[in-house]
Amino acid sequence: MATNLYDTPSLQARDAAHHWHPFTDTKELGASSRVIVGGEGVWIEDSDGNRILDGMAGLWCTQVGHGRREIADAVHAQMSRLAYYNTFFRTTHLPALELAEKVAALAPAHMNRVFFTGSGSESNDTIIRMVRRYWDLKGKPNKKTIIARRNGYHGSTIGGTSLGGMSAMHGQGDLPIPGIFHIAQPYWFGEGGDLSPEEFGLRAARALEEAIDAAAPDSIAAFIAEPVQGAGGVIIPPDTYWPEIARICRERDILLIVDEVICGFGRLGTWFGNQYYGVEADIMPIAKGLSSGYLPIGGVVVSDKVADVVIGEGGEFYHGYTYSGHPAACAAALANLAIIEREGLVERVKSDIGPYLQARWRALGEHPLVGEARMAGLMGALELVPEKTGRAVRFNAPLGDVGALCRDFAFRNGLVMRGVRDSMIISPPLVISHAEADELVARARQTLDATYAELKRRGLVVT
Ligand code: PXG
Repeated sequence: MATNLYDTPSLQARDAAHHWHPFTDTKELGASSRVIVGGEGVWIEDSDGNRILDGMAGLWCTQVGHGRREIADAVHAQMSRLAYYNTFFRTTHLPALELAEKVAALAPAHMNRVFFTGSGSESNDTIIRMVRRYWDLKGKPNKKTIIARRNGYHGSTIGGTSLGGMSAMHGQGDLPIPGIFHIAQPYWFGEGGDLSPEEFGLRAARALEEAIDAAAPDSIAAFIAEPVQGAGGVIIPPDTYWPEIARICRERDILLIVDEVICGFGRLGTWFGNQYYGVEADIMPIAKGLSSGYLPIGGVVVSDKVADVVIGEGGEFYHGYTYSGHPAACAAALANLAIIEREGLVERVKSDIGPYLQARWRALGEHPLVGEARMAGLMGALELVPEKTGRAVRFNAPLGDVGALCRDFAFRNGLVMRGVRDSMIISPPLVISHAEADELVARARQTLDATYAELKRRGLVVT
């Protein structure tokens, strides 16, 4: 990779002067940002020449890895021909129509419509409007409330934050908006008590049924959830959870929205996460892996059941974004999907690299600091605990301090591994090789050792 051509302190100072970072205490960050200057495969490179294994695929999105020339070339070719035109006012263009066709072909058979957006958040805001419109057209205008889950993540716009169940986010700006409320998440390690995972999965799903039955009759429009919660800490529901959720939505006649922004496009070894759990969604927001993050694009994939009403009977839907179906972003997505198909990445996660990394990741569960090591597809978490006696033991320190300490050690060890509360999570590019997976696990283990030594020094672990 490149030699060190950068004056890092100067770049950091310039960044600190004007850049307001997302999800960051920007004042506390000051002039200490790590400056990323390049990416190749599963590796990123910073301005000091360090190569870091990108265990998070950017932000859960670079399925095909960094630096794929083919995508850059496709974008260049599209921009040279038509860099921008809209898809409003009875017009379309080749990349938008081709991508809609492609996504519909990849989606489950009953889903054949795609509404394009610029991000996952815009997709979820779109869904709120679509769901309300659907029930109005069905002659049930009272059916407007959407049930979501605590500690779910659906974006950062007003609608996305409201659907999400992050209390810290709700606390900034009087959210959620009316018409959205949250039920328990299927987080067995943290909240399962004495129940078996299977019993707890059923209990968590039945919270939905209880909430519907406790609400005013015919007032619940939809339920939204991620197949596996990502930002909430890679929370993999017990196997009993999703079939029960699907039954309840069917029986109570509410729409099932499965948020595929992270789980879509191969992350779980299936094209979409709902297929991993064998459930049928009515609506799926997508983003991230659709373009591997090379350009911003998202969408809402809609079932025939919903499209037949909202498109078929509703006339014009007064909704759209300047960048809905942006030609260059669609071209990036098409090139990305072509790579995923040609390299068989979805199948690879299911039967090759998925099982390979899962076995090695789960072995980290034997480390004295790890209470549980779990992984589905290529999404994994390590629950850090002060002692291995029970699941819900906490460190004698503010929640999240140990996770942040471990994350900092990971970075120093050349591994991007995220801290969520006091758990560590990974979600590497789907192209990661066996040797790189070994390297990831070796670095994670060194990181756990370093964290453990430091916690011992501080008297925060039982030895
Ligand atoms: N749904 C899900 C399931 C997501 O994970 C969004 C919607 C919103 O997508 P956009 O493109 O608007 O960001 C997301 C995004 C984190 C983190 O810290 C996760 C996301 C975004 C930012 C940070 O894990 N996921």
